[in-house]
Amino acid sequence: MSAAGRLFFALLPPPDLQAELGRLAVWCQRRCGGFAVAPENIHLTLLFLGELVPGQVDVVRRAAAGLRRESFGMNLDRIEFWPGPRLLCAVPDQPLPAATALSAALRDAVRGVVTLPPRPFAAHITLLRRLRRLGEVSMLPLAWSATEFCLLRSQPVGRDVRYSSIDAWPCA
Ligand code: 3AM
Repeated sequence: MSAAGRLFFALLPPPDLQAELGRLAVWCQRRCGGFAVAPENIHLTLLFLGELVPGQVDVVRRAAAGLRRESFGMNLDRIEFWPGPRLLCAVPDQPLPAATALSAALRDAVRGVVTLPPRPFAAHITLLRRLRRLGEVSMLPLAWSATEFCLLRSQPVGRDVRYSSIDAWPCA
């Protein structure tokens, strides 16, 4: 049986893109303060599930495995400031129908098993948390071809978090 925890579905960039975005996060942090997301934690959240018990995790994994999945490409084009949570994010300029559909399919698949927070899907990659000031930042577009999605566990480590992959499914 799967272990429980605070779980979410996400796309993980390949390590070279994680490293590139991690460098961008550190560059932004020098201009804006706050806390840069570590390269290995760089992700795009598809659906946040919250705190699950082991039985729920197994049902959620089976539901994800049963979905029809297609690979898709995207460009991360620019940096956006989210004032509420004081985040700095890399975002695509174009809508991402495939990622939006995958997020919606995951939401439908786990409905009845998990009580989901109402937050709608908004494609973003968090670079900085608790930003202190809005310095001048920009990025060159980065291309990403998403070929799998993952179920991740978030665990607190001191004042930071560590994400570990529980399962992953290819998008073919
Ligand atoms: O780093 P991002 O924003 O992509 O914002 C949280 C983070 O995503 C989001 O889940 C990811 C892993 O923690 N998250 C945390 N609490 C949430 C909530 N209550 C949430 N998303 C929606 N509702």
